[in-house]
Amino acid sequence: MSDLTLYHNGPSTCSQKVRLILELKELEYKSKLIDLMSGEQHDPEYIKLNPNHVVPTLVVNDDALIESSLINEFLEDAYPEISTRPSDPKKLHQMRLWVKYIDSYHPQCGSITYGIGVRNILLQKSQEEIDHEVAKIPDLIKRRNRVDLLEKGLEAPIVIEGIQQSKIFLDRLENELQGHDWLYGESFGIADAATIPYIIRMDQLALSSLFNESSRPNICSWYRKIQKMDIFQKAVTQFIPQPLVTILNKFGEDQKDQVLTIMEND
Ligand SMILES: N[C@@H](CCC(=O)N[C@@H](CS)C(=O)NCC(=O)O)C(=O)O
Repeated sequence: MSDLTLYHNGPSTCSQKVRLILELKELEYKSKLIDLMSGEQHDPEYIKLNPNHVVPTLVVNDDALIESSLINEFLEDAYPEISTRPSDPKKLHQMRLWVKYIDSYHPQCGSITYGIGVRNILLQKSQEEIDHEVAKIPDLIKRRNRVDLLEKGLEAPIVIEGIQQSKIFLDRLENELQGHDWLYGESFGIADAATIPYIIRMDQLALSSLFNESSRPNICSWYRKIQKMDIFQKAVTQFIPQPLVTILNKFGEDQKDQVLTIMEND
């Protein structure tokens, strides 16, 4: 068995994806937490492992693996004993197409997380500190978007786009789950792990009315089922600080009407 070390962050969606699959496969790993709020993702030692300045990174013996969806595919290839993806080639293609879509949705969720919640936490820092942190983001577009959403919040075009794309994401997910307990398989797998962190995030941002029994019943029952699994406690709950959830929820509640209005007016 290889030596596995996960560099990750508690609430980070992409870290949750990998932790869920590690737990499902009952794989032991060393945990190295990276504090994104204090900018540890830009630490010179860390960016030797992950040149994109993001989490997660899985170090397997001496090799650093990046990109959460690819890490999960690696885990399935390297440790197939507990299966997390379909074996039928057509179903596998469908699953990968869905995960590819989710990877493209990921930055949109980032925009709503920052626009609704994290922005209000960061704005407690001095402008100098904020500028210093933002300047370290290596991707130019991401850096510009970060500046814009910090300045304008829900009025930033990138946040509005994120809210609108989140509605599309929810509608697509509700449709994918129609008549199925899990995404592209007989049990919880890579596609479910890739998707559930965005539902958890919307829940944290006080947007759970978007997937209750009457609004989107398929997502509602899928989410409830996952919350009852042991891996949910091990890979999600135990890593998410309650004070952060409380504060995200408060910022979410304060802006909920505006968010729902933007969603309805696309
Ligand atoms: N495509 C990457 C995205 C990773 C990513 O965006 N990670 C976020 C947390 S979910 C991060 O580290 N953000 C730090 C930052 O933007 O400064 C993956 O799937 O691993």
